[in-house]
Parts: sequence; structure tokens; C-alpha cells
Amino acid sequence: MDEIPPGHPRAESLRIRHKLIHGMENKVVAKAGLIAHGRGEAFDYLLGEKTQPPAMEAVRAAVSALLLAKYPVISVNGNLAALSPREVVELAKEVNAKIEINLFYRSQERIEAIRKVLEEAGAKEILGVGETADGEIPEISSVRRVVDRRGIMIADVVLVSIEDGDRTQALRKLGKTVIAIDLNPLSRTAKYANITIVDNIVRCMPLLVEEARRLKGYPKERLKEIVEKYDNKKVLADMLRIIRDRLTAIAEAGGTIPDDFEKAL
Ligand code: PTJ
Repeated sequence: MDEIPPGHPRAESLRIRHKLIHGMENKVVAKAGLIAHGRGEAFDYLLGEKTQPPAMEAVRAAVSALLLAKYPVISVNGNLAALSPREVVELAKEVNAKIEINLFYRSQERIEAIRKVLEEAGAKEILGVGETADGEIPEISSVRRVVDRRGIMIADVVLVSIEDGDRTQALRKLGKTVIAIDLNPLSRTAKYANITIVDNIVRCMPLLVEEARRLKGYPKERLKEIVEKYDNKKVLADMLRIIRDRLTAIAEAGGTIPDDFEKAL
């Protein structure tokens, strides 16, 4: 992997890019996954590259929904496997969810590469790989329609991330609760999911694990209350207001971000 110059002001961002490039070279990440990441980076920049309070609200509701679920499934694609494999395994353990590989650019080579990454991160059972990956969700036009009959097919709650859009709608039509992680608050995925976490997976996956450990001890009634009170439309609107206010403040500061900008907001 290329070396990142020490002290580089964008070192963290470069480190993430390198992980994805490395993932692409190893067939984990689809080529289009790099483009998807670029779009995510642009929104992350507008959001100040930090977990904003409405996203934290969505994290809390997401964990509550996962803990209340009868059969939760975490759907894994190339980008998620490259950036947060350990957190996928930890979250699945904390909320007792299945892990299923589900790809837009599906090939045996990529499935095997992602399986390896997840196994190295500690996953014991991985769905979407073997002979039980013969279910179909006809409403989905891409090969993402291929699902595991022991996984997404029978799940009541599905966590998806870095999605292309049509799947969330199809899963909702089937009566499933969809939790989405997407930095773009304007995307179709963001709009159609029951709970949308507008945050970078590299930040919110560890938060989901942490929150699962905390909320696990809560009574079910309390978790239900969190889910019922949660309003996804309001959260998305709040995220857009954050972007608007940040841009207004930057424009008023003369178009450049002052050093103490984050503190001032
Ligand atoms: O691995 P595969 O074969 O399943 O391929 C999946 C890709 C990523 C290629 C596919 O799902 C795709 O093309 O996605 P889109 O339509 O580009 O949408 C990706 C969305 O994820 C965009 O709205 C991005 O803003 C968002 N995104 C990108 N990187 C991140 C992200 N959201 C959260 N965290 C990120 N790191």
C-alpha cells in the first residue's frame, strides 16, 4: 500500500481511500465502489466529517430496532467489507443478527474475497455464499435480487449500507424494516428506509456496536418507545438543515473555513 505522508492534513481520508483501493485490487470492492465512495466523501465534507446529532438519533433507533427484531440481517457489500469488517462481526454478535453477502456486481470471485475478509474478522457463519443463496426478490431488477433463503429472504429487519437505491424500496414492499447507512440524505435509499443513518460507515459502525452494548440492557418497552418516537423524515430534514447552516456560515465567513469554525457553530 502507498505510504501516507506523516502529518498530511487529510491523512485519515487518504487512509480510507487506500483501504478501498487495496480492496479493489483484491476483488473485495467493485470498481464502481470507488466512485460510490467519492460521492460519499463529498457529502461527508459538507457534514463536517463528524457524526452529527440527528445521525446519533438514527443510530439509537437503529440499534433498538435490531435488538427488537425476530430475525435481523446485516447485508454486506464490497465497500462495507473493505472498511468495517470487524464492526460487522461485532454488531452481528451484539444484536444476534445474521451476516449476508449481497452484491450489486455479483461474481463468485468477489463473494469468495469478501467471505475471506469477514472470516478473518471473526465471522463464523456467512450467508449469501453457498447453496442456500438461491432465494429471489423479484421486485429487484439487479442481481441483488439473489438472496439467501436463511437470511434476507426471511428477515424482518435488514441493515443495508452504500446502496444503489431500488433494493430498499423492494425490501419495504415485502414488509421488512430497512435501516440504511448513507451519507447522501437526498438518495432514494435515504428516503425509503425506515431509519437512515446519514454518517460515514467508518464512524457509525463503531457507534452502532457501542450503542448495542449499552441498549442491550434496556427493557423491551423502552426500546419500542425509542423506535416509535423516531421520525426519519425529521432526521433527514435536520441533516439538510445542518448542511445549509454550515454552508451559510462558511459563506458569511468570506467563503473560507476559519480555523475555529467547528467551535463557532
Ligand atoms: O459491492 P457491490 O457489488 O454491491 O457494489 C456496490 C456499489 C457501492 C458499487 C453500489 O451499491 C453503488 O453503486 O452505490 P451508489 O449508487 O453509488 O450509492 C452509494 C451511496 O453510498 C451514495 O449515496 C454515497 O453517498 C454513499 N456512501 C459512499 N461511501 C459511504 C457512503 N455512505 C456512508 N459511508 C460511506 N463510507
